[in-house]
Amino acid sequence: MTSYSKQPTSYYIQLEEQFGAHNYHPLPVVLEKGEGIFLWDVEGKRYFDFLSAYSAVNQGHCHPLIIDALVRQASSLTLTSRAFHHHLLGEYEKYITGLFGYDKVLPMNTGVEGGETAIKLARRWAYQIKGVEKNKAVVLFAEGNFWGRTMAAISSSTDPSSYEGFGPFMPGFSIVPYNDLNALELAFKSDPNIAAFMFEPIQGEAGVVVPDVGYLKGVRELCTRYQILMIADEVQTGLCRTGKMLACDHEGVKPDLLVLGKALSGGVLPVSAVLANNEVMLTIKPGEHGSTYGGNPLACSVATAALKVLQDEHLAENAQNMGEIFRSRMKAIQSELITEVRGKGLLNAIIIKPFGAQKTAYDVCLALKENGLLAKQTHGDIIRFAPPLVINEDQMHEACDVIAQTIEAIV
Ligand code: IF1
Repeated sequence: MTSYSKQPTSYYIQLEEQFGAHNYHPLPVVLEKGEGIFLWDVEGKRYFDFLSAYSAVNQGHCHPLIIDALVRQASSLTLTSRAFHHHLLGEYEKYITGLFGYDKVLPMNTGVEGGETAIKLARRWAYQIKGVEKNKAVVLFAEGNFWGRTMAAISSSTDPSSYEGFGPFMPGFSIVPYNDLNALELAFKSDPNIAAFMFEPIQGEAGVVVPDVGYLKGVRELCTRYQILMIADEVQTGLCRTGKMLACDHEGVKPDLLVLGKALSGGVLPVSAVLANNEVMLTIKPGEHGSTYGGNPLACSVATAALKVLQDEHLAENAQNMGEIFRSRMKAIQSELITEVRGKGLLNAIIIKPFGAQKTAYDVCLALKENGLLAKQTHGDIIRFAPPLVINEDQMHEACDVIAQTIEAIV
């Protein structure tokens, strides 16, 4: 029997209020334990986790095989830096490049470092291979994109809450509408200096924006035709979340650069990766890019276990099947509060229209929390629902009962 903290929720929240930066506004819940699809707070209350740390916990909290890999490796060798070789890096690199079908991988830590790495590779490729004039390379991003919080990431953002007050911004970035192949081709035609188009196959933070069928295939064809690198940011959509190993697999499309993160470690520690073929990857020479922790033994051990769990437990197939149940259950909810249900696999969202005295999606999330389910709103009126991909049919129906009862009870 797990013993829970002796202090109440308010005690922990007050500590963060006083001693922590105020760069988040979390739901008023303090979590202490996670297992599979469930979380427990400091008072022992159990919740369905319907956020999965923004798709970093696809394999479920504290998956035993991933934890075992972590503990075993942690007790023998955790970090060497890349000044020296270690015995796990080559095996991991062979495994992950074979799994996704690329010549090479550049291992990093966070998703945003993966994005930064991809942009550096694209610029190098533009100068060394495409022949773009020095310091003239342009990278295109989609309206509504989100790939992190670094200066480069916010320089490409169209969301003022991401970039306002942090200028000046990174040059050489331009924006095109998302899910608009005509606009993309016009942009490609208009500028010979474009190195790459970096985008999410489904926009996560924007509110689970699923593009039209054919968009991914269209991007692939245009990038090939105009000699522009297609960079798929699959940090959130990748690793079985949308019902395939990669969201690009829904249209059989292979990006030139693939960015992975989050569930690459099963939520155990930051592990990210950029995969590409030699023509792109070898434009960066020794000493020109890296990171203290990139490719460390612990990350290699954990990521290998995390990838094997995704495949051995058929989590893409489960995400596909459970996602269909989820969306049909959401569409069956009798409430005019819900104006739209959208998503793919187990990356879904409902759009809530303001109700009562201007109550919003946040208030729905508070009510869901009271009823034992954790989810988070984005952009005011959207609630993203993304449980760990190990959820089974009974658990999915039980969670949907909670969501339906909560929303139908809201006046
Ligand atoms: C936070 C959002 C999601 C991402 C995509 C790269 C990154 C992310 C598609 C960077 C990160 C995280 C950041 C996290 C919350 C979460 C998030 F709400 F912020 F926007 F998922 F939608 N590409 N997304 O979604 O990866 O550097 O964070 O490892 O900032 O609190 P990271």
